[in-house]
Amino acid sequence: MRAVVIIPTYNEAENVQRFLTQVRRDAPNTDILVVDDNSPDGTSQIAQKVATQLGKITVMTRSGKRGYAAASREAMLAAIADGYEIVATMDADFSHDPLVLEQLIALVNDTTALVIGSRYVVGGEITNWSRFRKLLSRWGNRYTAFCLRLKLKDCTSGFRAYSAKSLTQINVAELTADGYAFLTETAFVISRNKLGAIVEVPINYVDRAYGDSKMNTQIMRESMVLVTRWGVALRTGIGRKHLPR
Ligand SMILES: Nc1nc2c(ncn2[C@@H]2O[C@H](COP(=O)(O)OP(=O)(O)OP(=O)(O)O)[C@@H](O)[C@H]2O)c(=O)[nH]1
Ligand SMILES: [Mg+2]
Repeated sequence: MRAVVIIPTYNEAENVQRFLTQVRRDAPNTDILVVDDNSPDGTSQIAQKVATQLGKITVMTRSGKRGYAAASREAMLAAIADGYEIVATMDADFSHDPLVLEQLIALVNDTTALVIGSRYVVGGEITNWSRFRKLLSRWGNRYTAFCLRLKLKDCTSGFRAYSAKSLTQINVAELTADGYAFLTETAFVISRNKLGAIVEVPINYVDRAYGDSKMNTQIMRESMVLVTRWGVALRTGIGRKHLPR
């Protein structure tokens, strides 16, 4: 099946060349779609140079920083329009191991809509995160799964492979989250509409060594607010109009 991996980037100049080179080497059968929000540090230009050298890499440069979710949505729609059957996503900062990418892709099929590289299933690991960040992420994920009745351990991992069919069915263009809550939102809509199995595969998530994190309190707040709002709507019907399909 034709597969592409979407790599959202913002100010990843220190990582992007090495990262794309490694993905090309470790996942030779997967095309690459970089979606950059016109990073001031020149990430787009570096990615474009690597694309010319290596081939099978497309670089989408958007105007200005408009967020992880919007960048992912735009790239997903482009990938679907291009006829890819599997659409994977991963970060550009080496937190996600390129060697695992084609393992995730291989598990997508007619009945499996989404494969998640998971930090919290047996065998999953996190390397180099502070105790505080681990606790925050772990309990954030427990809260999310509880609110949304998801049987998932890691709803917020960005290392994933989707069937293009499921992305078409959930109508990505209409999803509303801005930050990493987008990841919860896609899993929630796939699960709620029973569009196929969601499978978690253990990964070792390694904290970035280069470049700055774009995680901030606003993104965390958005996640908490949306998950709580959706959970309340699921149980009581209050605010039902805010529920994604
Ligand atoms: N296009 C685009 N990409 C983004 C944006 N924000 C983050 N990214 C990319 O999305 C991926 C994940 O972002 P990170 O900053 O690594 O978020 P994180 O992994 O939660 O934070 P760290 O643990 O510090 O790495 C990286 O490849 C970023 O460059 C954005 O606004 N637009
Ligand atoms: Mg990261």
